[in-house]
Amino acid sequence: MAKLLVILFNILGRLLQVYGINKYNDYTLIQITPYDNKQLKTLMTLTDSDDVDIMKHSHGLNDTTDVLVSPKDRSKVENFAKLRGMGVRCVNHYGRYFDKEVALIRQHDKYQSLQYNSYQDISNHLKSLAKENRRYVQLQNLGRSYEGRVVTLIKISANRRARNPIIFIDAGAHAREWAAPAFAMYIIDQLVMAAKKPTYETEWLLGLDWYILPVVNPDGYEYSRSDPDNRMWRKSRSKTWREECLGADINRNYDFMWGYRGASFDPCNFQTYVGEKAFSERETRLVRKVMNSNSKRIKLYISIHSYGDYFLYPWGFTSSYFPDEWEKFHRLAQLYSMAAVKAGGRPFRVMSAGQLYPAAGGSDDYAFAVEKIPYAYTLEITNGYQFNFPEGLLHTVLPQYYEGLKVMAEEIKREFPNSG
Ligand code: 0X9
Ligand code: ZN
Repeated sequence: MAKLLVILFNILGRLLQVYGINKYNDYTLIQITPYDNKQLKTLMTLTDSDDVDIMKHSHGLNDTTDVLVSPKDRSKVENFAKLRGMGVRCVNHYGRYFDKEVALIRQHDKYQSLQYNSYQDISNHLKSLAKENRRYVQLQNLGRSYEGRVVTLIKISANRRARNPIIFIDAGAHAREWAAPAFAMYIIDQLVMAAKKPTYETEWLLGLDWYILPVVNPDGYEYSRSDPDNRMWRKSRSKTWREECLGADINRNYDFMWGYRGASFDPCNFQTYVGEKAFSERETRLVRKVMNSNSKRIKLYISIHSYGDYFLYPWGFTSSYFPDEWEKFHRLAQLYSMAAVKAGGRPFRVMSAGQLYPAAGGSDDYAFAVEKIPYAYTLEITNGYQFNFPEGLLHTVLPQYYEGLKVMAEEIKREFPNSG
């Protein structure tokens, strides 16, 4: 009998998929706008739960807090905002945005820049880049993810022996933030091209080494691509002490002020479970490995996430104070933003991560505080489509973001001339 029920359940699940109805079809995106500081403060008391997913916080007045809610929680959240006079905009049947996109990306049969590629296609592409460009490109197999996928670091250097300052970029710590690995791969493709054929324009690359880890959390990434029902997955896929709940938030798992704020100790929390202890997650340890082994030479670390067009610097664990160097951090990120604007993009909102919302255990704070990397950031790319940024728009925004990175890199080169 139980077997029959499972079979029936599976058939029903497949039918719903075929007809484009996933579990998020009944969910609502509620975009809440705070109009005054009291409302902004109250909004901060809204907390994540299984069915209330705060996808983005407000950074200030008139900046939306985006909350994805199940049907049972909808009126609770809507009333919370309306009763306090905040702006409320609802997008019904939110899941309808996933079906087409998930089906589309699963049809890709080979790697292409400016596309949401699978982990496998990304891995194959990295291998062929290394094979075809031995002088400039080196791969380092850092180890395996929880489910056994190889986590690869690519090193791009026009002159490896020069021991140049390193720019270390990672992406894909959060599974559903697909735009992040797409940007990391775009950077890789551009840099390899520039190394192969240096021109007057790309010459600056010669004084830097680039270490890029495009998919920090491949298990989560693949899970979020596997089915529209899993599209909103964020964490890793490791076992926890609650048998029915998997995964920890990679960006709450670093050993600096671990669990202090903005994180959950409940393994069933869908978003921000801290993990059993700091660095409990293999994937987090692999990022640490890159920082540990190169900490003297890494001068700039950027962790790419999405979304909201924010450029964030330490501290993330608190909003109460800033590092002494914050003005330098702010200035460099502003240069990035200005270059992106010059290339036709939108400005980034530059601030400390804690000003957006305090959350401890992030890679940016760890890189700066523990590994002593002089510039450490979280970059939240894309705006307007939450985590479902249309693949067809990547070709517009990624080149704009890349322009920002070039300007930042030139500054790093200037500040740290051959300091390795
Ligand atoms: O919450 C996060 O981990 C990041 N935002 S996201 O929407 N991509 O999940 C922001 C992290 C900022 N840094 C720290 N809080 N340390
Ligand atoms: Zn993220």
